[in-house]
Amino acid sequence: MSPLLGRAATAPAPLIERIEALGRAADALDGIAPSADITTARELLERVDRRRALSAEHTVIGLFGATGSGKSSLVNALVGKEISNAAVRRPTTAVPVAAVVGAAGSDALLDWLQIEQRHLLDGTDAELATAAQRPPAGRRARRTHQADAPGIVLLDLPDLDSVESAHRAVAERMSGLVDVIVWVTDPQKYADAVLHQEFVQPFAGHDAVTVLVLNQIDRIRQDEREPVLDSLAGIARADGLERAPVLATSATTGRGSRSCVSTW
Ligand SMILES: Nc1nc2c(ncn2[C@@H]2O[C@H](COP(=O)(O)OP(=O)(O)OP(=O)(O)O)[C@@H](O)[C@H]2O)c(=O)[nH]1
Ligand SMILES: [Mg+2]
Repeated sequence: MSPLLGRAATAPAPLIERIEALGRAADALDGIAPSADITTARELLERVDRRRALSAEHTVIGLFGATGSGKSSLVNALVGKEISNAAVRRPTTAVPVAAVVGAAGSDALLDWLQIEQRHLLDGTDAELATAAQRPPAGRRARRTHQADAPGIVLLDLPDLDSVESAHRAVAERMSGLVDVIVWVTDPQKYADAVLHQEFVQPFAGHDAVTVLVLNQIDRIRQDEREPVLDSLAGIARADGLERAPVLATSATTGRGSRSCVSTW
């Protein structure tokens, strides 16, 4: 079976094989398949090449969703300090805000992502990024070790359903660039058909790199939490995300998971 048909096989082929197969397919079908499809495939391959050349050590995780779902609040809760403004006002976040763990090598990646607001979370690694700051000799070994550790770029993004078209454009562009998509929703909007059609369904099959989060779970009665979460999971399965995790969180209380939802 062709590596391109990996989803139908028991175990998908490694990514590198699928990338190479796509390149071969684009070359072989050039002049035969519709030129728009060949262009799309080649643009994707170019993006993949560029991304792989830019810090494979960092995983870029983007929080996407409707305004007010709590993306900024969740980022703040995850990093343990307020790096992004969260507010009742709609919409709040206008440009992406990055929390970076492991600064070494992240600059070029963040430049490529066009992210200006950067918060380096690890003081030692943050210093590594500044050539002018020379580390004391005794700290070199520790720095080298930390520089080798996997890095994370956590992105708080503008709203997808924005009245501001610029917000939506940024979120849509980023959805094609991040490594992991976290779709943040809330008890009021989790079943919004337009959001599912326009944003979740296009990522059908991307189970391995998608997480659905039902935030603001504290706003609903305890006995309703499990059914609402099940309902979101059902919609996600219908969207074509058969195995993507579906989690509940409360950015306000700091709680979150699937298993403890009924005991909060
Ligand atoms: N009760 C409760 N309120 C929350 C929770 N998460 C966020 N909020 C509140 O919801 C409002 C919107 O939160 P934000 O974090 O600004 O939402 P956002 O998704 O970043 O919104 P945009 O930047 O406009 O896209 C704020 O008033 C938050 O305090 C939560 O888990 N529980
Ligand atoms: Mg926000």
